[in-house]
Amino acid sequence: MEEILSAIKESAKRICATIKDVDVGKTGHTNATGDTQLKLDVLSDQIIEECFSSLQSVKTLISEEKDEALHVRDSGRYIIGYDPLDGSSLVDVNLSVGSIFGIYEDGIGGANLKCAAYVVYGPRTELVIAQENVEHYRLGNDGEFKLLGQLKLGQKGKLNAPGGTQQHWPKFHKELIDSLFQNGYRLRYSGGMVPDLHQILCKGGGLFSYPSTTDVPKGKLRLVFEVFPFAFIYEKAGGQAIDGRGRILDLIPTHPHDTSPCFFGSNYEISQVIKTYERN
Ligand code: P6P
Repeated sequence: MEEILSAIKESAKRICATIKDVDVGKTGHTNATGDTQLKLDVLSDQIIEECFSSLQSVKTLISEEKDEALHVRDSGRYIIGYDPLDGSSLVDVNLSVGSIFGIYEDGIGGANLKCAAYVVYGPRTELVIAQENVEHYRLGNDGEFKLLGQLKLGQKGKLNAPGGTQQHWPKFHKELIDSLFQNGYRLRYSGGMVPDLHQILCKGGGLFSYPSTTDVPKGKLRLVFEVFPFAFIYEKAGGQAIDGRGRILDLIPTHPHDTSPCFFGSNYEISQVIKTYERN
């Protein structure tokens, strides 16, 4: 596992430098889930592939930006699911973006996750790694990631990050989101799940939601590269992650690019989601 965490740090430094230099530019292609692929998406994917494909412990690489899994070596132990540059379209308006990693063993179900990590490329480059605890690092000018401490979610927070197109929300979902605002929650939503979920983790709690909508019934966010890693991280931080009905990490995808509705948050907010969804 150590060589994988080192490769995550190395790829983060290289992607951080690339974001600052390369224009966002479209490639004229779309990825397996229909997102327009930007040059930065492809470059970030290439960097991660270069950093990981030489590792003895890596068996397979599964990228949001590749239609098919990339077999690395039979003797490898881990399957790495990753989103190389989530929210890449936010780069050209200078908002924070991120890389997301799930390290799986013997399969790509939620229960197969052994470690999850993400990198936030913003005013600072920061790294969060979850194994038994959730550790928070910051990249220094010396090129080293320094440990800042552990991230933990409180029982109840103050931030509300409601994703999805509101006109396509179910009525009961809108009532749930509005009830949080009527109880004083602050809207914190940038359109980038990495900074949005990082903010809730760092500020001690709240709710991030990307529900099933009439236009995208299975949700937009991808299980293997986005939803499972953050579900793992939020649970290790003392919170929960559900799809509206059940625990996200109990899910098993039928395809590497499967998506799911998702709710990540502190225990109180998740209890409100469960109460709302079990009635509807
Ligand atoms: P919407 C970025 O494209 C992304 O995959 C996530 O980072 C983010 O949470 C979501 O999509 C934003 O989607 O529909 O709110 O623009």
